Amino acid sequence: MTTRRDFFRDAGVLALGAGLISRAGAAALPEAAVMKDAKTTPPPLPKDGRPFYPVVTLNGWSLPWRMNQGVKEFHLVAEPVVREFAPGMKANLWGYNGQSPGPTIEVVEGDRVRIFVTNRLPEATSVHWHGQRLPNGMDGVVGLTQPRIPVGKTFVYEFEARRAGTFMYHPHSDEMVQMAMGMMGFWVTHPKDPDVMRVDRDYVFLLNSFDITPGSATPKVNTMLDFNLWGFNSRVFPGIDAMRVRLNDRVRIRVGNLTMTNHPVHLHGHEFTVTGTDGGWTPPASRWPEVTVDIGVGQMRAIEFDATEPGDWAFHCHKSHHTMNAMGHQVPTMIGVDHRGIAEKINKLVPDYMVMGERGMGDMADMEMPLPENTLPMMTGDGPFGSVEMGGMFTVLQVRADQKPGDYSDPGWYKHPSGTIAYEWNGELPEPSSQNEAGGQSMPGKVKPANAEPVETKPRSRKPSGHEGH
Ligand SMILES: [Cu+2]
Repeated sequence: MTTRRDFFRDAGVLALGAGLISRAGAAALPEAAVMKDAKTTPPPLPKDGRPFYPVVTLNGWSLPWRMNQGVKEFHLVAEPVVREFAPGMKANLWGYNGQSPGPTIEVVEGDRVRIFVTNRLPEATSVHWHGQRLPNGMDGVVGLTQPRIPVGKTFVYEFEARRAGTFMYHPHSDEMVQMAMGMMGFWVTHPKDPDVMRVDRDYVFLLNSFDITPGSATPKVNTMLDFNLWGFNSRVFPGIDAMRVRLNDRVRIRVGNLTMTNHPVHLHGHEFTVTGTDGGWTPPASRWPEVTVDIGVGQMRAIEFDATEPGDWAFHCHKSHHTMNAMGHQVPTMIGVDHRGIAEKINKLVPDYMVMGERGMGDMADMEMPLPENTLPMMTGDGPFGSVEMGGMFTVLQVRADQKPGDYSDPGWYKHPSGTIAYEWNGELPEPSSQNEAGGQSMPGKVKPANAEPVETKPRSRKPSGHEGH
């Protein structure tokens, strides 16, 4: 059994960040805490209610609650917010309690939960608690299970958190617009026994997509597929925090997808198994090793692994367009095009004109090109060996052996043991040799194993002899 003291010792969570400020609410309502920045803010251990090990919301935070006669009360405020996607770019979004996505709500299986939702948006809204078992009238579908929450009004949702697992919340009212503007959040219901499915580090975040024209700050809400900004918790690389773990930590990463397309999320250096979906923990017999998991629209996947390999490991969506920042849809492919001379001619007409990408686009990451206001470079991020040439849905899993228990502060870049970094070959390069003649059948008829006897077309009868098997 976990005592309260063990619990404090083991959890290694940091104190509430300085970014958290409280907004004095009406006397009868719990205060609606507001977060003013996009830092990763691990919550403190629960001060009341049932004990649990809090999750760490990547570039996010968890909503404080109050206990009121055995009921866990939260106060969400739906409102316009300004979200910083990365230093140098901010967007006008809609969210909850000062940020988008909204704060993570953490409760324990069996908790009675009451959520006050105040609507400070310019239009009506509601909240749907994606994946929860609850009374039908608490499901948040306007018109079907409840009236809309009018502008300026507060509604109350109340239900028991019946099933442990991972959930999301989002409006079910003018959904296309409100979700395109960033209204969504994470919900974790912890198991009643804190040691069930216990891990050392438990990260959560949502996937996001926005269409924000370079030079502007408000998403185009009618875009269905052609988004230009792809994020983890509405941050884009290099603005996304690293996920830091200690060597041999058991790590869980829960990723929810409320975008308009699937995202194959890929981890370097480790294999993982999918231990949970929005529907609950997966049965152990159903798990198999993966290094990439496709997360469909409206789905959550919890992956788990032992962080046994020290280093700075990339963790990203494997759709390569989703690891780029805004710019590129109308840029023509220029690979192999010799445009010497053309740029000079155009420059006479259009000062500062640049032709890009004749050798691929990697060079662009190093280029200091003029960008519109409030616009990030398409691919960027300074690593220890130069530009990382990434944007969007990309971050780093930092696995370190030398951090003290509970210390998840910035360890700096990984220091590679000598002789373990890819290096330049300085010797002779042999002439290329042709492996095959052109044409021919694509599959060989028969392949002779090395040292095999000649292949015969007819079966050969062979008498057993005393030499067999030697
Ligand atoms: Cu993606």
